[in-house]
Amino acid sequence: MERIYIGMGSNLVDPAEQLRSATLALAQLPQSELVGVSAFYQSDSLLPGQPRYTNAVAALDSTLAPLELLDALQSIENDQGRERLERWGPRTLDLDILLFGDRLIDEPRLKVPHYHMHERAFVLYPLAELAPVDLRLADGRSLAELLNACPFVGLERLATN
Ligand code: PH2
Ligand code: MG
Ligand code: MG
Repeated sequence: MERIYIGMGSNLVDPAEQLRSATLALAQLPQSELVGVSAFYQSDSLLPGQPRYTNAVAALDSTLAPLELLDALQSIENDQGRERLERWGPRTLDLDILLFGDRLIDEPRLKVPHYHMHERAFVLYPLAELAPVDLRLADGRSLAELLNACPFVGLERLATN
């Protein structure tokens, strides 16, 4: 079993409901156990002119291989109406593998740790609800250091999931 953290995001068609449905789908993945889900957070899109995002992080224990998990996450995205029209376009559901145990993965389809996670408050703050404080990325930086460098700005933590 490896502990995997998955970033969830949506900015189309009832985002909170998209994240709730995604959570149910994650709980049904084979060879896997859903360990926890953070609170939901709202923030402006990094790209101007798009609806606001709702984001959360899920923790999963799994014996799936990384690319098997990626395939499973992409089929959940597709089941929830994800259309891949443009890179970084608005989306009903985005499921990103943030961390996969302590693995460094550099494959054409999958880079782990997730490329931009260290600078995104909407990833780091929900992750911090689930991960141990001394969690370290493969490059040695701790979650605590990353949080210190990434202010809680523009994030709104929702009272209910
Ligand atoms: N995802 C993007 C682009 N911009 N902005 C927020 N607030 N949340 C996201 O998840 C997000 C984004 C592309 O993956
Ligand atoms: Mg993605
Ligand atoms: Mg993303």
